[in-house]
Amino acid sequence: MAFWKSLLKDIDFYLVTDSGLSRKGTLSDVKCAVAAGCKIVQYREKDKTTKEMIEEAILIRKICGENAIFLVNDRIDVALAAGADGVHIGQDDMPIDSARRILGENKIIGLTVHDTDEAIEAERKGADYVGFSPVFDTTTKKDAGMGVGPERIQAVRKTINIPIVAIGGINKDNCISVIEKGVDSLVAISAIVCSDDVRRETEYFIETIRKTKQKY
Ligand code: 3NM
Repeated sequence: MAFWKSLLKDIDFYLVTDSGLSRKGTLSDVKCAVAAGCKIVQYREKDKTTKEMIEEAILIRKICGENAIFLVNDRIDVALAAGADGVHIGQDDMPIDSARRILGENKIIGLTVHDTDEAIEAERKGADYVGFSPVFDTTTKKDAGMGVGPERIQAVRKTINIPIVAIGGINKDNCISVIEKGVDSLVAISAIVCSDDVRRETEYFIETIRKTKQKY
């Protein structure tokens, strides 16, 4: 069995890289987050060449090893070249059934969804998890649209059984309001990669997510 099958059921904090915002660089961020116990890493890179991306992705694969699931945003070619565990794709990227044909059954496909209809469709088409977005307003992704608020998560939770990862404008001050709505995991890009101490911040999120989950 692929090592990630059991890990995916037990994710809490989810790291998405951002080389444009990062203080210490993508590889340092991944190392610190995995050392803190982060079990899922998504390499999201918009500014590098394919060659540069593959080289970096191979290094991230090594850092993650079997301690963290390694996914690539959008780029199925880079994911395959680097031996990643799968991809995260958006509604306007390659359709999920085409991605599945290329990747096969043994890779993870995560899909961004914005409402319950998209979430139901994602599960029906074989997504392994959904990214629900954007929970709050964010400046990290310019075209993300307005935050819909954490309340919407509850309706999605009631309609699907696959893991839900929340993303968009999440930080230390608002993360509990997101976790208590029933997500499995959350992403906080700027709150992590803009910090001086990625390891400490990741530990904070992991601990807060675990404690809050225990209450609900
Ligand atoms: N995707 P931060 S929002 C990568 O809405 C990404 O699909 C989004 O960054 C979506 O945690 C986003 O700094 C950026 O707000 C999230």
